[in-house]
Amino acid sequence: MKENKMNVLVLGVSGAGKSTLIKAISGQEIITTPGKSNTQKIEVYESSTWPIRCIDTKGFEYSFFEQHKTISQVKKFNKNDNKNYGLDAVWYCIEGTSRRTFEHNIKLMNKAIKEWKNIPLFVVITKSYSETDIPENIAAIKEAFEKYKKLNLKGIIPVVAQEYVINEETTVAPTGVEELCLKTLDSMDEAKEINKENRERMVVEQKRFTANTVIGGCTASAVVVGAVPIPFADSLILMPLEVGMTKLIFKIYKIDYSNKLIMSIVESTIITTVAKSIITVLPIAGPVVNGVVAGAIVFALGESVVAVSEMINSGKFNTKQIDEITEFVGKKVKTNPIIKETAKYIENNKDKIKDKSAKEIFDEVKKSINK
Ligand SMILES: Nc1nc2c(ncn2[C@@H]2O[C@H](COP(=O)(O)OP(=O)(O)O)[C@@H](O)[C@H]2O)c(=O)[nH]1
Ligand SMILES: [Mg+2]
Repeated sequence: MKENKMNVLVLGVSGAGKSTLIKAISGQEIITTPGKSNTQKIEVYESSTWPIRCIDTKGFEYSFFEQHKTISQVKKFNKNDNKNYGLDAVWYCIEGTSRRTFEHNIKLMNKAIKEWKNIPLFVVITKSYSETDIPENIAAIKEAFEKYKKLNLKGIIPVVAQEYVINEETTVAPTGVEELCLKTLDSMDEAKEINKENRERMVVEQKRFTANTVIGGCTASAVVVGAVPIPFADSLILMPLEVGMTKLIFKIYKIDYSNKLIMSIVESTIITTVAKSIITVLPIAGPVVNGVVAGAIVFALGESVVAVSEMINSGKFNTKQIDEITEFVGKKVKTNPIIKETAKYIENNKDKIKDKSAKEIFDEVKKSINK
């Protein structure tokens, strides 16, 4: 523990999903790339949401030599401080889609952490896209751990760090990061001092971060999908994207939604009302402008669904109140600053727009809001 943050060593073979997991943690920022050579084996990230510092390792499975280098860099990093702190936990990442290799991987990991006996160990089943596989994966990992009773196994946690598109209709929502972080905190005595409100704030921040990542992806797709040379205000091209995004956000918030609720929300904000009002004030039209407007609408919808999800979770709405929720979302979308800013930007930059892509313009609009 250093500056009240837990040091978590993230292990796993290359491709297991270590970096993706770390990037999915809210508030994470790289704090150091110790050393500068290209033999660098670790990267350290610190979260401003969670009292957690993640040490990302690379090149694990290649050879004993590589493993040794990685571990010695981790040790050096840990000593590189006058308070002599050590590791507080290990997250061992193992791919949920590769049960055959569990035993072998756990053997590797056991070797790697023998220097840190007793350390709380969490097995993260990454890429846990298939819910039906989860119980079998957990059982297989437990079985493989029978041989390693000395290890301080504290939990086996299935995670989807980033949404995963199965097909046009189905996308698996991110899940498990909050549970992993909360359980990691609970493995330390010092963390017991973190009160309930603080824990709740961390979970809220984490969910918002996860949802914002999803919104970012959907918005980028909307900018592309929307930039088509057809009469925008009459098209329904954005609808599948909006339905998909709304469902994903509800899943992130573990909200039990009905399709009726989703359709009602999406229909209320779609093109017909919001976009028509923007487009009629626009001095020019065309595919590029359509793309930017599409991005703005999807972004505003995403933020509104996040707001409503937080209200549902705190008991201010329930999912049966379809009319109330729909009205709330509709108002939120229309009053989202991005809507006004989009119209203003296009009005003020008529000449520039010709030479730019929808994405470039949309990024500039977003920047002007953040100012
Ligand atoms: N969609 C999705 N892809 C993932 C997830 N975790 C890992 N991946 C993908 O798996 C590959 C390897 O992941 P990475 O984090 O680079 O693994 P690392 O080598 O352990 O750091 C990348 O293409 C990731 O995008 C996840 O939760 N969802
Ligand atoms: Mg990596």
